[in-house]
Amino acid sequence: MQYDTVIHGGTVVTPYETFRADVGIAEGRIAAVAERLNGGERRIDAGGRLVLPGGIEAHCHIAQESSSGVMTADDYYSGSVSAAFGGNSCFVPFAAQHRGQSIADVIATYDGRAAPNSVIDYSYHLIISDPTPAVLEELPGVFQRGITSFKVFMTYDLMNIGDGGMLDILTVAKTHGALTMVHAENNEMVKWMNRRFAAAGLTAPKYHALSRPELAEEEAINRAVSLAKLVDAALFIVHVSTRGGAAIVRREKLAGTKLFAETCPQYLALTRSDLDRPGMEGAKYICSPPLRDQETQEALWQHIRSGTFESVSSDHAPYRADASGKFLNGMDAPYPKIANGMPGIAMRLPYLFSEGVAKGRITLGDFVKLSSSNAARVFGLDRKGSIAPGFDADIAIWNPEETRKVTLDMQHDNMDYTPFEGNEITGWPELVMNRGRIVVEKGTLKGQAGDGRFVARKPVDTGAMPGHRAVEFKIAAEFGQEIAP
Ligand code: DUC
Ligand code: ZN
Ligand code: ZN
Repeated sequence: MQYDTVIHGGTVVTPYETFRADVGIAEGRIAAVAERLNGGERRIDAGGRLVLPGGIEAHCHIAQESSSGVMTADDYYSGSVSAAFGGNSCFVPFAAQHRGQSIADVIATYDGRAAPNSVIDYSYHLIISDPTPAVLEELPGVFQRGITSFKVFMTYDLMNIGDGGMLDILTVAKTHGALTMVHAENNEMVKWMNRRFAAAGLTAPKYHALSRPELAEEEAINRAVSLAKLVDAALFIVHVSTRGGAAIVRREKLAGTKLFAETCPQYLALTRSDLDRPGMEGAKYICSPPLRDQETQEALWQHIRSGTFESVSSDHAPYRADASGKFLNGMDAPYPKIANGMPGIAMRLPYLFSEGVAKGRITLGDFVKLSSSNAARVFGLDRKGSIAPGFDADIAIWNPEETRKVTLDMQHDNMDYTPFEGNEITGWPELVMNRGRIVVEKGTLKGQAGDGRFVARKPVDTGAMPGHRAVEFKIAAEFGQEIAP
């Protein structure tokens, strides 16, 4: 067998095994994993290193306008470069519909943004903010194209589609095997809190965290799960930030509900006290759902360890701390008018490795699942997320011993700050490969704009999850009326 590349002498990690092996790569695919492989036009020495599936970043905002018109600082070039420096070989940003737009226009717009620019493979999750009958009719075509996940919001007036809108989308998604993702926060609770804070003149960034209560997330997760169960559709709860929210996910998984979830490094690394900084500095830490507290961090780590979450995603939402981003509405804008989100696509995996693996909270196998394999399975990237013959040669070689202090220039993004500045991190990716091409090697970018390809994804894999049958549909069927979706 002729290999283009052989990675030799490293320790290969899959979700279930850690073993010494060489990896042979031919035509962008993994051709062999064996104790010793000779040959290879290029041989990469991975002695003392870990050979992992490349990270799959399944939650990030790239070249995306928010509903209030703020453009992210990262486009598909800088976003993909930053992702690659952080150990990722594939990412799935959002293609966001704003009200009045057709889905065909949205996808065409994002194709124009991504195809010429991405240095790594990509797909999109479609955000739907306007589920009109015409839009619902477009969804099967999007699904056919390999965009098999749709995200909806339960908060933000310009995005919230209401419970009925959610049921419509869940039903279309169920029919086609698509996965509905949801931002779960109770809109009315948040707006009510905002009015109370505004009336009291409390508009500094630190009040943002208080204005979006834990109960707002918990209530919305419960409701989202109930809506999905009514029509027995698969659901993915994004950015779970609370103990109560994680406990609901846990409970429902035990019951067999077709449910998936993620949390994010910022909810493990930071707390609401990070918003309490002089002047407007706290605006850098405004994200939704907001940062919580140390007890929450500990609970989220327990849920990560015990399998409540499929993935830990960055929710990279890069808005610069200037008039192009956070402060589009003025340098002293009240917190509800400051863009929500923080950067972190390059830090997701080093942070998870350092705080998770290096500190003994999770195993290497857990790391592989949380960083890559589970996202591949849930989001239908069937040739990615493992190191085995036939899979894409999407590989990250990590040095588990290297310790570095985080700086902004290590992020390789378009941002003017990183919330992880100064963190001491042990374990860094040294080489990232996408379909056999080296994208990043020893701190140098080797990939080029446009190298990444759109990946058509498969339907969601709900595996052996039994799901839920609403008894009312069954009874209606007994009356001779088939109304189940
Ligand atoms: N939700 C996200 O997923 N990211 C940024 C802001 C938000 O509300
Ligand atoms: Zn969200
Ligand atoms: Zn997000």
